[in-house]
Amino acid sequence: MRFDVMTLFPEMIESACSFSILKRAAENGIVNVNTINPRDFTLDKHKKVDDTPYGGGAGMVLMAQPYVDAYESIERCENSITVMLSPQGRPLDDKLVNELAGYEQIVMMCGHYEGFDERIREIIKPLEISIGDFVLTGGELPALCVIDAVSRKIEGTLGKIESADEDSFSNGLIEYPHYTKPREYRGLKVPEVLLNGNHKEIAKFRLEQSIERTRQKRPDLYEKYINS
Ligand code: 4H6
Repeated sequence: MRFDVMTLFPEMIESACSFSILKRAAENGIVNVNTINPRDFTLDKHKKVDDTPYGGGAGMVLMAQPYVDAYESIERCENSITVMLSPQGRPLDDKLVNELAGYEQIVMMCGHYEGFDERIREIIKPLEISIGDFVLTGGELPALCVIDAVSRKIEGTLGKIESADEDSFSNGLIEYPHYTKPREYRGLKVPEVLLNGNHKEIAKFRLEQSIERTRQKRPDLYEKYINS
């Protein structure tokens, strides 16, 4: 899987991808994260990437030329998708993450200031994705969410131990409670069922816990689960 991230702040992407599981995945050649800075494609001596909005109003708008030229410089393979991270996009969820994991290359466009000149969308026609109903100063953190969530779906990124199929959301439910040593901490005991080695009972306990927690904390997901 190759991620090509168009950003004015490449260090944000590079530094976040240099830790833990993402770092290991990059070292093993399972994922490849590359950045492209539209500022490198400006044509004026001030390297200007934004300008004031036609029609007036606050803030600055990202200019079409540096973004479109930067985009066209990226070598795109057959099985590639282009994504724009924006508050008006399709909400990111486990289903969309799985869809994205089916591509060989994901090109991502990170916006700043007031956003993009609309002609960037008209020319590139990206899939717009949002990580939630809130506004951020830039698309880099959402792009990192996509990189992280998609990478962990790829064979070889996670070890057996961290396997993704047992996660929250792979079955549409939230996680059951986890415990590790010691058996008792500040008078709080680990549930007996987890200590007796009966794997069938343990699986039953965990599923019941997942269902009950989902009912309490995420009634929207619970309804979907019950009706599926
Ligand atoms: C594109 C267009 C994504 C990108 C506008 C991006 C939240 C999300 C951005 C903007 C983002 C999300 C710039 C508009 C700042 C508001 C970058 N915010 N914005 N929910 N911001 O996924 O002003």
